[in-house]
Amino acid sequence: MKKTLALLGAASVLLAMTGTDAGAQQTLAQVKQRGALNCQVGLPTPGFYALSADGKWSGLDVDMCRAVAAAIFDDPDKVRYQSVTSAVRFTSLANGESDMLSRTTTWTAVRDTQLGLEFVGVNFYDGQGFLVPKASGIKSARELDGATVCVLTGTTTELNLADYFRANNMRLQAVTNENVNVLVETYLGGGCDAYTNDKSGLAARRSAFPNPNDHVILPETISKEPLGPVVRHGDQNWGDIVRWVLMGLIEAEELGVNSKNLDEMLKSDNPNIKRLLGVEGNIGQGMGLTNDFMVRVIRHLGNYGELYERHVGASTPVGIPREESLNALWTKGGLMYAMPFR
Ligand SMILES: N[C@@H](CCC(=O)N[C@@H](CS)C(=O)NCC(=O)O)C(=O)O
Repeated sequence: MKKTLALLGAASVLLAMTGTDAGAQQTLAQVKQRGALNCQVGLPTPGFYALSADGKWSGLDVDMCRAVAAAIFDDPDKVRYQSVTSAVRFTSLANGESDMLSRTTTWTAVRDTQLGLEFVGVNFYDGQGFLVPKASGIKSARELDGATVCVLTGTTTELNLADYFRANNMRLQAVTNENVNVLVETYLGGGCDAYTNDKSGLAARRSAFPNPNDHVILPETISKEPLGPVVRHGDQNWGDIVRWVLMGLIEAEELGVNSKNLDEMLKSDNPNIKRLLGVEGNIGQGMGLTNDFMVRVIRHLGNYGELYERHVGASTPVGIPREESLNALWTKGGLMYAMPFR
């Protein structure tokens, strides 16, 4: 009797475990059944997650959502966007309101290990800086002693700011808000001497100011902000999909495959190109996709370099030069490096 009970107990534990596992592994199935990817972005931000007057999202981070949708559905428009403030983004993802988050989010140890979340890679290497009115004459962050600084709550930015002022023995008066629009209005109205955020975020906001040239980004970079997509912890296959779509975008650029030469490249003899495009190998099917998933992504969206130049590159209003930056390919002195597609 005792033995039977023990066996029953063991079986129910096993059942409970496989039950949990099966539940956790189902994101791809749920997305397919729903017919759309739920993707979380932030409050509209030029270049990264911009919202047009006719309600269309676009940007470097939006294209990560679109790329994953293209890989699954062969249709980058099959995305439902959720736009929430930085302060609630992680609970919102953990709650299951979105399948992934793609919104200038910094990969840190605490976020990766304590929030039930998983960072899958980096799509933009950044660092925190300061924006000041040109008329202030301020040339260096070290001149901000005693300044009021506008800072977004729920971000890595807050702690970096406090650390920087403390390390340099400077007095800080922080003006905080969780809504970036409120903060920017405050800054533009003269309510704070400087606005701090990731430098990409400063360039993005400034591009939408009435007179962008009246504001300067100070030279100091006070932190490391590796930004990338995030998924919930526990569904490894789903994390793999988002990670390898990102890797595929970078790999395509490394191999010179883009949206314009794709058909030609499909006939290439280069084994690396054959594997990336699924002409050879089984990488897509191994994740529950089709082997040509990167063909879909590149046909609709292009490679990483194309996305960068389209949304945030030197010729866009956001205007962040890629050359000699951390976001250049590793072969050109940057950090963009795809793990081998094999
Ligand atoms: N990378 C930081 C900051 C993220 C952030 O503040 N992003 C900027 C744009 S680059 C922003 O203002 N986003 C608007 C929002 O999230 O509501 C973090 O992960 O905490």
